[in-house]
Amino acid sequence: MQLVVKPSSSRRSWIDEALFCTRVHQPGRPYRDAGGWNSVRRGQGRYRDKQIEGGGRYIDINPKGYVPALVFDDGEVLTENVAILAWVADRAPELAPQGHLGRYRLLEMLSFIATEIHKRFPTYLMLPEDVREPIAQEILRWFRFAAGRLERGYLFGKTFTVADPYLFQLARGAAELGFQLPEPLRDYIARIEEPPAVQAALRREGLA
Ligand SMILES: N[C@@H](CCC(=O)N[C@@H](CS)C(=O)NCC(=O)O)C(=O)O
Repeated sequence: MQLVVKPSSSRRSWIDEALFCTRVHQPGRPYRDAGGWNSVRRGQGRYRDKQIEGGGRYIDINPKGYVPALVFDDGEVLTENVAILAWVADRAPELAPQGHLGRYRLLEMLSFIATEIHKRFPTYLMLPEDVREPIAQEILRWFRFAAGRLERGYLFGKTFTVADPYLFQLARGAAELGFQLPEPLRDYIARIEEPPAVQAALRREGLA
């Protein structure tokens, strides 16, 4: 089975992979727009109703209706941030924590980000503003926990792993929504978004 791609080891490319919250991606091919998170955020529909650039409905690619989705040349589709980022890390071991528990530490961190932080946002955004505070406090609690891990630079110390762009992207979005993030997390966002390649990726996603 010929699955994929020649993975590039450059940080730019992996940051791109991890910013595909608005994209359907086929490894080795240009991104296809799934309608754009910004348009969804502006209330212009859900991904499940969107058409994909070049034709076809997003719902036919991912019946769950949300992004991301990774489409392989043989037609297989991989969904869920945890699974996709673990797939990326398996192909770029320099972007995964080391040690005999490294792979499981990564899954532990990705699951934490996905369930404790990421999935609280749809509920937060769905609620009327005057009743959002308790869930905002829960989100902040877990951002503070993540911030406590950044003493040496990244979630896994000095090593930048695929978990970092996932947290970066959520923390950056939270700051835009007005969340008062702890200082280490604000510094982390500034540091990760500084390189021109990350700026370019953010611009492509309509996020800068
Ligand atoms: N369980 C999924 C959730 C992904 C998710 O919530 N994606 C959001 C964007 S960040 C989405 O597609 N929202 C738009 C929609 O529901 O139409 C995962 O972890 O990958």
